[in-house]
Amino acid sequence: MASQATATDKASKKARFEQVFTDRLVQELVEHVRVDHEMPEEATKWYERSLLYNTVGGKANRGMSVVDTVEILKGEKLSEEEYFEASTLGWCVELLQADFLVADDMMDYSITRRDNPCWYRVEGVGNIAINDAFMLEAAIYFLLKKHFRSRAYYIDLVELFLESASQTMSGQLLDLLTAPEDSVDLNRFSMQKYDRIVVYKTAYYSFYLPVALAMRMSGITNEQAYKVALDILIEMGHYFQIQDDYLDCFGTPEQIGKIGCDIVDNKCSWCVNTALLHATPDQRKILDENYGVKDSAKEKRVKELYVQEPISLPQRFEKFETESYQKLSSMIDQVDEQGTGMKKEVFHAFLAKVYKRSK
Ligand code: DMA
Ligand code: MG
Ligand code: MG
Ligand code: MG
Repeated sequence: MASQATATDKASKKARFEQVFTDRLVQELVEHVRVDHEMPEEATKWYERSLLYNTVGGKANRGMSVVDTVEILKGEKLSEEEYFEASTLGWCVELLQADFLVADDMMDYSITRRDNPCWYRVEGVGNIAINDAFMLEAAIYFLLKKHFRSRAYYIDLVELFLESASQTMSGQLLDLLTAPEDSVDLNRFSMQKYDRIVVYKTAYYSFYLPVALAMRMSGITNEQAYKVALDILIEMGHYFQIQDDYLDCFGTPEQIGKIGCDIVDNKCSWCVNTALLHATPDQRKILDENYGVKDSAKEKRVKELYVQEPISLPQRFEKFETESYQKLSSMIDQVDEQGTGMKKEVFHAFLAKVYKRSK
């Protein structure tokens, strides 16, 4: 019964968070383009549909972490107004995520996302999705201005978004350049390259950004506290992207809401890098012959190899998860809260959301 209650709590928490977007922020954004940009109904309808299709329907972990962090830092329940403001920042993170996912799915030739066709694959959308991605990003700065313009920390929020977005773009560039479509050369991959790709493409915007926004909103000004948060959250983001890579290969589409394509896309993923470190010469040959081609029989062959000894990805992944959890927990335990306004609980709560996730 206890776990049932928790599931209901979680669902209603998410429903409350979603309502902020669907009942208020979407209207504000649509009104903005209708009035300030003189957009006709055809365009406002399109924009509204893109906002709802691409921003709602995911786990919303990143966005809700802003709210959770503000609440943990305050130490008590938020007022209605505080809740709205924290959620608005949370939705700005979700808009950034939506922007990157729309583009990422085009660049990765993905088929589904959150159990639905990727936006660019929706009837009548196609390359308009490129502009829709830009509009999702622009929405962030409209909402920040509308709701935070008068705050002393407004510029800190704007800079956090600009910098995280820019770091993510660099990460995405590396991700794409390391995975050329026309030339497969596994010698180009390495764990060192991998680590840099994932820190830039995922960790900054998914982990540091939500917490740093909440810290700014909570009035934390101690720069050392941001440095400590950055170290822990980058490590957590690294762990999170390894989970994403593992699930791309070993999760089912029903579970993860998307069809994995890292093997056929020639991606420099944790799976292939780990396999390269442990493959026998015979296995390496099979990898060279089957990796990175748009051929499902070859993809299957790679997946078979991944579970064979001594590659044994499932066992290695399980070990990695346990070790990551221990490492992160001990980093968190070492945080000195004294005089900074920061609380360890912020990190423990974020880690609990992602540890052993299956989607
Ligand atoms: C995700 O990389 C990074 C960004 C910035 C979207 P990915 O292509 O592995 O993500 P997904 O598996 O969700 O397509
Ligand atoms: Mg992708
Ligand atoms: Mg990608
Ligand atoms: Mg992925």
